[in-house]
Amino acid sequence: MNNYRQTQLLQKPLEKSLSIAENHVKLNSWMPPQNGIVPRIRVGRRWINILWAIPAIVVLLIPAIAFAQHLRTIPAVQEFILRYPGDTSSRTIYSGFPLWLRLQHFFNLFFMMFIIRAGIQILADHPRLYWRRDSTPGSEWFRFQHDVPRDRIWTSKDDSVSIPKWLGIPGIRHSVGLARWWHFSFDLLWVINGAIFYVLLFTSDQWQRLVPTDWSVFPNALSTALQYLSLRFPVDHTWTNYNGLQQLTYFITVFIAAPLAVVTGLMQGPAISNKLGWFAKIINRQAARTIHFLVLSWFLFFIFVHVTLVFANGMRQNLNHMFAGVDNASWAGLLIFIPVLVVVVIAWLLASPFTLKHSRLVQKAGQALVNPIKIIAEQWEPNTQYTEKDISPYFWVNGTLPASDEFRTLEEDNFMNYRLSVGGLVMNPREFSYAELKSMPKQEQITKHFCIQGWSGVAKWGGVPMRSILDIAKPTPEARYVVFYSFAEGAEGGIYYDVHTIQNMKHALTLLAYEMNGAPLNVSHGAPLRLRCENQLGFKMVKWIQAVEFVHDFAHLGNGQGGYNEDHEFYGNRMPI
Ligand SMILES: Nc1nc2c(c(=O)[nH]1)N[C@H]1C(S)=C(S)[C@@H](COP(=O)(O)O)O[C@H]1N2
Ligand SMILES: [Mo]
Repeated sequence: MNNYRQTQLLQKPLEKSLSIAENHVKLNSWMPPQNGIVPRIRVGRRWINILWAIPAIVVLLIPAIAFAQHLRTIPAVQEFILRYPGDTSSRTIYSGFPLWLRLQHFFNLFFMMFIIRAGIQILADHPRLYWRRDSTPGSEWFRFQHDVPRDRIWTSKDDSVSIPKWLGIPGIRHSVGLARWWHFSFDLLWVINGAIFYVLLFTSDQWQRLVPTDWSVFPNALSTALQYLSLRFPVDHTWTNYNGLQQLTYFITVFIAAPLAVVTGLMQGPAISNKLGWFAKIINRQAARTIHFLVLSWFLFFIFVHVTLVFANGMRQNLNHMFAGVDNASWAGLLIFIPVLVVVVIAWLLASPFTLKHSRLVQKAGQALVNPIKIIAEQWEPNTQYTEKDISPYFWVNGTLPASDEFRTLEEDNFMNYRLSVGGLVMNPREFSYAELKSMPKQEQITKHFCIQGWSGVAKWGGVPMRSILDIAKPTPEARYVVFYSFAEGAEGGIYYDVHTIQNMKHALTLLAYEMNGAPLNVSHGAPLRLRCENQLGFKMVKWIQAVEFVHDFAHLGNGQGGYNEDHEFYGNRMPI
């Protein structure tokens, strides 16, 4: 087929204006550290420091213990405890703690360590949590960052905070790109481990530990709680069955919290959320993010209580169960537990330095693991549309404004002389003037923006569908990708760009927008032209577009990762989740 010509229309060799990033985090050109504050919860208009919980728990626990001890002197309560000692002993487990269970317990602990740490790191990129669909400053219920300053431009990147390297992975500020690879890769492994666990649970007698089979679990749980609180612990029969309280908390953890974590995690991604229609309007991204966090809080609470009781309630016996698979008081469990603990601690300590040093490797490994799922999600046509009254009162701004003289001149003339150049592997390379773009059939859409950092906002966008541009420019059969070049530079210099598949440009809601909320797009949101691509995260939507180029491959652009933030911040190139 040779009835097309390959053209190099772009007058300026834009690919030469791209910069090459390091393959590791270069701390002196990265965002400077910035501390947040101790987490706070909003009650009405007041922010309460969560550290108050510590004295509050101590002050409440002492009378609670005294009260529980008093209750146990009452004959009726004693009778109740005799009748419901705690055990759910109608179901006896004969297989103890088999090897598969012990291995899965270890993998679970190992994977969750990375998942939790990387999750906290992701949260630190937008250290605020909301229930409502938009992310209006002041409407959050939880935060570990100050008020949003009103006297200057405060981008969402400005809002990110540093956390300690032993806590987050990799700890440095605005490292959501790298943290996501840890979070998602280990999520995948954790889900596989969990699925195998479910299967083995129900094909053995082990499910009877976790699943209550009659109502007596509730009085038994109450009785156990009372016994623990009075500090006279119930008799332990963990080897053969769990007590009511154990059964309920394990059940909640395994069958409610874990699936909820997966679902609310997935629902934060634009392609999935936008696929779910009305359901995603009820459990909007911010609500999903909040619930995801509450599930984390449950896990942390569970881990704390679980570990405390394992050690306080017969350490050797319990370690023998879970690490040696025997029910006695030998040292076998501890002898296995100690090297396991050493492995966990070493992995814990290495995760952050390794990520900072081998960032490109972390990105590529994560991409290899997670991309298959992303590529599926990318095929879905985004279909959640909103109405005028859903438009967010506040829409965060992100990125670095264009600073060139060329752009300033265009801006001074209200972009009258702006021309969008469309070239590369197309049959009809050409430029579109600003007036011409506006005279083309206009599409309007009210959609939700999902920034990788965690905030979202609904806005109405007006502009030219990318399909119209494709129809006019006619990509050649060789063209596979579209590169969007910005007038603006990225955070570390070199112009901002991003690469999309042509397939993704054919979605009905892929738009070159020149209007926002019924008014001409302003410069902070990307004037004269910015991309809307509703099944992708925000950073894929280049603002201040100066040129569109069709290519066969993007390996030669920048670091070859398919975009500025892909090159410099180790983001993924396919980002519908
Ligand atoms: N040229 C350019 N485009 C960009 C960015 C940028 O830094 N430079 N930031 C991206 C990111 S991370 C997001 S979330 C959106 C933000 O769009 P908004 O400022 O209109 O909210 O723009 C995207 N487009
Ligand atoms: Mo973003």
